[in-house]
Amino acid sequence: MISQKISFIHCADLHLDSPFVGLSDISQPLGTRLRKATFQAFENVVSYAIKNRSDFLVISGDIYDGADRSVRAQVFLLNQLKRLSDAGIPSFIAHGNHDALSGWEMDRDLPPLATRFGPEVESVPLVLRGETVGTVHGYSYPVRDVGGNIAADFAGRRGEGLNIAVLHCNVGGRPDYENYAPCSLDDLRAAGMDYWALGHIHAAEIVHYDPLVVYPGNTQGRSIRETGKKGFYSVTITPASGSVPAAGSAEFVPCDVIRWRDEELSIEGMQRDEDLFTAIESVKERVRHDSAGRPTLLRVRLSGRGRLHEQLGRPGFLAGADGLRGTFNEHEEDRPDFVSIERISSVTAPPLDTDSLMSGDHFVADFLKEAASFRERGDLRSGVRAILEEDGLMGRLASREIQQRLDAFSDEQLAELVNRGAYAALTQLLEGEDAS
Ligand SMILES: [Mn+2]
Repeated sequence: MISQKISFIHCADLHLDSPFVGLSDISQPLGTRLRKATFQAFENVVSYAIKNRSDFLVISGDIYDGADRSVRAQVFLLNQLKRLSDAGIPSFIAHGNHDALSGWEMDRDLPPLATRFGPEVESVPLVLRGETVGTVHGYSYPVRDVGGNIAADFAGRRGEGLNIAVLHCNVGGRPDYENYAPCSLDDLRAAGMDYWALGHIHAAEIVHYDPLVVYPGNTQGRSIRETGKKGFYSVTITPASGSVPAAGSAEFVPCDVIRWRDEELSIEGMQRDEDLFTAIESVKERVRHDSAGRPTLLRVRLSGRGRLHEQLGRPGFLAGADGLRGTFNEHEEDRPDFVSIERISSVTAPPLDTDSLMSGDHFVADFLKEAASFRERGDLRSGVRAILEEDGLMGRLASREIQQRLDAFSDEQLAELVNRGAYAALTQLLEGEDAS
């Protein structure tokens, strides 16, 4: 039995041929690009494995988007597994709820080094370059709706060397995902595996470190609900040897070909349209930088109170064919790292008329009067300190740090902070009033 480092790739939730629902009014080149995105993302995974000479590759379910998988998606998967096999890299595949074994599938052979798990937990030897170095345990969903605790069936299966478990499941009852193959972290730990290669949750997460329990997330974001980097984990494990326990690490590697972002932009303090244009431009450039050469679909939500509120409500100003969105998007798709505004919406409110609010006979008026008198009496520094002392904040451990920060502010900075605090409190007080 060897004790040298073993490196492998763990990906999941490829959702090949995902239809990208909910997108309207997109250009044809962008549509074509999106249609290919889930395929190209997985191609990137395979290319990475070959280029970096990974020892093997694991896919933890939801390879296809639906039971009614396309011929194109099936042929593509076989071709990619063949690329791996030709490079001497074994692959291990488990199916999940989206691509359960009951779905339609062409009757074709997997490449020689590809293994697919069946509808019962199975343990197959991990053979690298002719030598057995461990065991890979896995399970494929026979049908979409698997309600039992499948993780429990992995217990007692540990063999010699490296032990990897492959399962599509919901660990710890995550509420945003359907509760398929529900299990707890304790169930996973009890099985004594060196690595749990999970699938189902579309956001990458290292759930636990010893042993490693990992959700890689999906390889390609498919809607505005799947924002940010998408990719896979490149894992390195040194199997246990004698009294030395196994040690591993997992590095996230992005492989997505188009990215989704959802950004909020407050119009507070903006005086002119010029300010809005500058702000949107800077959001776009920040997003472009983050995407590192990939194109991005960006949703912008304008929020806050401010002078530009009325302007944003002009018919066609934001979303119309000749509005802000269309204008910003013009020529954008000509460049490879385009940032296309997918939607721009506004939940802004008019600026506050503090004079009329203050003249009223209600709590908001009292608050404003109180805030005004606090500002007018001067010496904000000792005023703020008095409030903090009154609330018992200065007596705590953090008091010295608070004191130092307070001393470090200039009078102008302090005035600005007090104003912002009052404004934020006022916004909270008025929350919902504009909606009525
Ligand atoms: Mn999935």
